[in-house]
Amino acid sequence: MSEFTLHCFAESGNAYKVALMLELSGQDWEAVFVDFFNGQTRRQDWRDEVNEQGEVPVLEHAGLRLTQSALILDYLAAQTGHFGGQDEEEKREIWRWMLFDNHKFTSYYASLRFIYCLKQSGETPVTGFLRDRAVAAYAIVDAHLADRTFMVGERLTIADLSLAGYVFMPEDTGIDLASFRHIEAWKARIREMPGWKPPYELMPRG
Ligand SMILES: N[C@@H](CCC(=O)N[C@@H](CS)C(=O)NCC(=O)O)C(=O)O
Repeated sequence: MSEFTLHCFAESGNAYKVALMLELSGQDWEAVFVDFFNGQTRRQDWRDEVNEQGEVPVLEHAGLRLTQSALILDYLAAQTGHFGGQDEEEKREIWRWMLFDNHKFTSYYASLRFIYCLKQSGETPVTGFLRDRAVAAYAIVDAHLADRTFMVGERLTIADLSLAGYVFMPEDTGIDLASFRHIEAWKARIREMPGWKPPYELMPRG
């Protein structure tokens, strides 16, 4: 049995944040496939036994069961000694970006991708709203990266891994991603990290 167990599925960018952290920091980990598209996270037994919040990722380690990708990344940075902040100021800055990611950068983009790409809704007022909000969040991160290699401290941290949850997903959300050239350059730097893999290679697919 591996040291870390991650409940996940390949289409989940929130789970990818944790899978990438485990992979890039060289941990001994295994994936447990969660059949999200057939309703597993909505079943009461799964919520009772795995996560009352009805979400992946869920990480099991040393008798603990952790949820919420930002909290898991923070835990893993402390456990592994990789990709954390080097002082209190960096730690605060990392949390500032992880919260922005959870509230804006990941959430609007992931919702758009889910409705528009995976559920194939076509264009609706909701997809228009989500796309505008995602583009606004991308513009903020792009501006921050204009004169930096990574989000905090000029090296890869869990702030980058959090923001990277959906940026390597292959689906076309109708956003001109190439126009965010600082994000594109940052993605290339992440791709060059030893051990990097895209989401659909790192996690199981149903
Ligand atoms: N803030 C959470 C978001 C997790 C999340 O939304 N996970 C999705 C899959 S990517 C999920 O399980 N959604 C189930 C649902 O909303 O019913 C995190 O960062 O872990």
